[in-house]
Amino acid sequence: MKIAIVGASGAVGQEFLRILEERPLPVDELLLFGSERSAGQTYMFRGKPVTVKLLRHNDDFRGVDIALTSAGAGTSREFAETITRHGTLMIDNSSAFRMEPDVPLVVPEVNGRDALDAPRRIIANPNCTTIQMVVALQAIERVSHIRRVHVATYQSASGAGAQAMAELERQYADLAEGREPKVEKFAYQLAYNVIPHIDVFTDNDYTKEEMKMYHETRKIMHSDIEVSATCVRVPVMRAHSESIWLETERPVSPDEARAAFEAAEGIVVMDDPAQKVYPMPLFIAGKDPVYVGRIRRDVTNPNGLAFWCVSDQIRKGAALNAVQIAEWLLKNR
Ligand code: 2RA
Repeated sequence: MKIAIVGASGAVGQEFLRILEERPLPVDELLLFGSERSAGQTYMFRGKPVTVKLLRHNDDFRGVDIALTSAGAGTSREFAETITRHGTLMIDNSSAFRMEPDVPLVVPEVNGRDALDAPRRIIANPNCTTIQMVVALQAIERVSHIRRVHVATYQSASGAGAQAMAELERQYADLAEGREPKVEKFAYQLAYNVIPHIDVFTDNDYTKEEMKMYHETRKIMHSDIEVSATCVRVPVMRAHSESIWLETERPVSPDEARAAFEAAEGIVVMDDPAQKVYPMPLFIAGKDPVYVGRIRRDVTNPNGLAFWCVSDQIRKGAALNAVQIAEWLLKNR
């Protein structure tokens, strides 16, 4: 297969490279594309250097089977036609097409089959916060329909990109050395802080990030589920955590929930609080699964369940999910 990565120098682009090295997807040729800033840079893939080409409106995508794109919504919108016009399948990590009715929004463990119907040759990768949550929710949905979810997220710097990760690191170094920390990628200094503000605020006083969790979850799960989210940036480098409360149609006991999580593809249960066993972003960074723990009955609601969920934002929350969509298609087409 001929695969292209668009946005090759970004945090997700770099993870695509690592994941394609590790996974069974048969890559015969790899092309890398980027902006003026990254064009000309060289990265190693399977022992050979590959140089980043400037993304342009030309015929560079002729013969490319799959383009994995992660260069922001503006670039995806601008280049979708150039990328797909010779039949290339675009698996897009940006928010550009997620809610368009003729673009499937896919998490393979939940709605892989939706990937089969992509009339525009575009498949959207959901937002990172949604991906890890729906993998967990789908396990419970198989036991009893979920009516509503309240979720508070603890989102790492990686969600804002490679430069944001560098900014967090620099802020700690600047503070340690008595310098004023630079704030560019976040609304405020993130070091020693948490910021309840990701993406822009919308008319209903939720942020766009929070409303993505509402709309994307309903589309992926084909459900009338209600989702109220509070999305918070925390000074963690690269795994997102979520505190999730849900209400099911019939009561689901913690044991039943634990069994459902254990049986589900893509989930690892880490839940032995007495032994201090629960997932934490520091130890989950770089790993593939969605981890759940702290599974308990919601004391305020007989049909309620609470749990804690952690997953690497750049892997399952972005690059890995996109590659898994391609793998799912290869296996099931
Ligand atoms: C974030 N949701 O964490 C974004 C990344 N897609 O900022």
